[in-house]
Amino acid sequence: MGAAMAGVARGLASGAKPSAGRAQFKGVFQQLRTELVDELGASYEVPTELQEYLDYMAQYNVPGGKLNRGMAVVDTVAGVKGAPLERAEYFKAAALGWCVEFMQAFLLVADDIMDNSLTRRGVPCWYQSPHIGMDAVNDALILESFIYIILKKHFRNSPHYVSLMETFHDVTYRTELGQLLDLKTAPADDVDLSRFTMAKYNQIVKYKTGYYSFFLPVSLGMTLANVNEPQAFADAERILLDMGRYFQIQDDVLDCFGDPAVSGKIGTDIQDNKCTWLVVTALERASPDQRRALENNYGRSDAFFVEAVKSIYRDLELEAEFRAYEAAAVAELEADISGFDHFDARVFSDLLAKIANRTK
Ligand code: DMA
Ligand code: MG
Ligand code: MG
Ligand code: MG
Repeated sequence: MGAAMAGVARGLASGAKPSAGRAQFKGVFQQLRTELVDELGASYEVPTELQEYLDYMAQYNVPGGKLNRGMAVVDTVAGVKGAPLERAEYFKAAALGWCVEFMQAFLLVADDIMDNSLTRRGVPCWYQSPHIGMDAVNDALILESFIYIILKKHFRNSPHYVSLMETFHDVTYRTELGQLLDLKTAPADDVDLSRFTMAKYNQIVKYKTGYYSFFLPVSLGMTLANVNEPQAFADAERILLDMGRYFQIQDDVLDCFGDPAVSGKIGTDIQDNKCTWLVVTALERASPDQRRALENNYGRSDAFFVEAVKSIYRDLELEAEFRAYEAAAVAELEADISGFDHFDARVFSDLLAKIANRTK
């Protein structure tokens, strides 16, 4: 382990402890959820049983993840300020953080339908849970609307209101375009490995993952903390999109080789004909025979074909390849972060420490 990795490992060890920050952050969710439900009855004539349905739907889909994205908003505001947040400041930052988690929930409910997934966070995907099915499409849209209800309630009088709202609209659009690229590069029943290149992969993951998972929470926190130099946003964007690429490569590896009991989700990428880091890297290294075998087995739902693809990945030692990539990516990110000079760069290194070497 090099010095750079050792630094991250230390950060990971402290970040892995159950933090008081998480409980405090979850407390804000309970308040937002109560406000949302109350308003459904008071302003929108939603009958009690549907208020209860939406409350359950939000509870099922929003707070059960790692909360890295949401808490990154709070950590950014505190990091820029350089001092602990006062009560009201904390609440605002956490409310914005929950808007990011509502966005994540809306994207995941839709993503699981499109990806034919079975489980998420250790439970059935929302559309797979009893009596839900395709009603989940509308529920995803409602989760998205909740973002703007929360923003309006807590930020309409803020000088940042329009800027925050534009950021959510812009990042949502970019993510949808990323999902479009992801889906159209993976047509069912049309396996054509020549579609899968590293350039295509980089474009997909920049848009489908990087903007909403990393750039969004930090840029919201920067806005709330009154950062306004364009260069600070540009430097943050470069670092955060690189971090997003590393995060999605981890996600692809976990989809194939991770433990569903830990990750909470059963992989679908091979079955779904997805352009993943694994398949792109395999194609860069495959012999003509291996390439033919991939062509014949990729993008099929039967477990026999999926196993055949995994066994080619194993023959090509892609897990070791990934470990090497990971060490280099972390070192590069640490170097880029150390040159960030607009505010305390620990905002970025703490975020990196949370994801480095993750298993879920
Ligand atoms: C994630 O892609 C992107 C979005 C916008 C949810 P993915 O389908 O690989 O995610 P997961 O593995 O969590 O289903
Ligand atoms: Mg998916
Ligand atoms: Mg997907
Ligand atoms: Mg995935």
